[in-house]
Amino acid sequence: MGKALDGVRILDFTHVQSGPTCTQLLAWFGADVIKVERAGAGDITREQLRDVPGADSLYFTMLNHNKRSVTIDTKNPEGKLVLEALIQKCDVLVENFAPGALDRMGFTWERIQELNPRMIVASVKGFGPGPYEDCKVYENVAQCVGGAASTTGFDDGPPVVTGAQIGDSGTGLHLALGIVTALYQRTMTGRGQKVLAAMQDGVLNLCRVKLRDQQRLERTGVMKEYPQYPNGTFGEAVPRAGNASGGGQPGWILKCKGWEHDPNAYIYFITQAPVWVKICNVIGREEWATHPDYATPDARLPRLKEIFAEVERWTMTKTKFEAMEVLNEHDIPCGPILSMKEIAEDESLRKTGTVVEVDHPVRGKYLTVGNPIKLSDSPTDVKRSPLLGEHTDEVMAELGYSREQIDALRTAGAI
Ligand code: CAO
Repeated sequence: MGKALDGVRILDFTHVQSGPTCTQLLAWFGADVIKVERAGAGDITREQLRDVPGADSLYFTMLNHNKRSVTIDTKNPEGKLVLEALIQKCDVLVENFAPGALDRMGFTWERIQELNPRMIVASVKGFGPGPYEDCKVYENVAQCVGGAASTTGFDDGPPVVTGAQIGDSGTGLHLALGIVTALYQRTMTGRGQKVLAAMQDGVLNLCRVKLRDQQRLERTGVMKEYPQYPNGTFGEAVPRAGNASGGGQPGWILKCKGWEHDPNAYIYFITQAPVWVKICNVIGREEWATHPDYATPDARLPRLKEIFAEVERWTMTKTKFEAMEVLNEHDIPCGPILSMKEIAEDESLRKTGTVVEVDHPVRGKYLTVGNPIKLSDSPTDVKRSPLLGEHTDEVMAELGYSREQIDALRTAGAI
């Protein structure tokens, strides 16, 4: 069976996390992704957080599946010529260098257009145009400047960053959508275009509900589903909401049996209005179903702490999985707090290809996260990441270089 992006060639100039997550997705959809790295060094993550001496790190392998690796010194004049040949052959150039690095290499938008007017040039940068456009940015900086950190954590504590890599992998996802959209527009215009995904913008897009709340707060001075209501105070900006549910369905994380020694013996519980009567029955507070202080969502808002404490008295008598089973029988939305160990061992995630075991010639078998987006006519087959420069000769031959020319370029340090 063919793949959705068969025939699309990506010149992958990405490194670290944000760019590589984008090109890995495109590779999983069938694009030929040619990763350009510096000879002798490669993507810096190959050696970061190494757990097997001499082997590419999990950081690298888990972000660079299904790609080919070529080494080119793009600051060497002969290396530049190889890169030019690749630009002429590819459809998309993806990069996430520090601002200006591509220009300093001599590959401005104008130069790339001269070489290939159909080329789409897609970039991740920390910030869009403005006062910070020249700044380098990493994941947690993006979370801080995109509004996530100020709204994450508990009211009485400092801002907190989340383990979900919304700045890097989140922006990579945004960029991938920009690229396939530009490819689609090119089928009509015949022209390439620039695609920019700024990490600050990507994080803010994912924090959209908090900008919603900022405006609600300014209008009403209070947000009744936040834990600060009714006894705490609200300031001028959206406060940290602990584990409160982001939407109109109040929720909280509750202890389950074993919480004293298992840090993940908890469940997320949502007091969804349509199943309120069932909730009352399950926790043994049948009278709350009709009592005017509890029967309606509005009546419950000032009493959420008391209500969750009562539900917790029930969840503490069950393991998180037992509680999930009972609550699901009654259609009550909830979810156990799964540890990474539990996720790694989850059989159903293995069956769907969301968690995949991959074999690597140097490090051996390891687990990775497969393609989270499933296309019925374009299944993903996760292949190991390339060794540094593994495909240099193959790609050079495809570009028309002879064996002698390849050897000479290698001797000159250009590849
Ligand atoms: N041959 C020769 N030179 C190469 C090369 C190659 N194949 N590949 C890269 N280089 C050079 C670049 O041209 C650049 O040189 P100059 O500084 O002389 O222009 C240099 O390597 C370093 O590139 P960089 O500045 O991008 O790398 P860095 O480690 O200093 O910064 C990062 C890393 C991530 C902070 C920066 O790239 C950045 O801000 N990127 C945009 C935002 C982003 O993607 N951040 C998320 C990263 S994932 O957490």
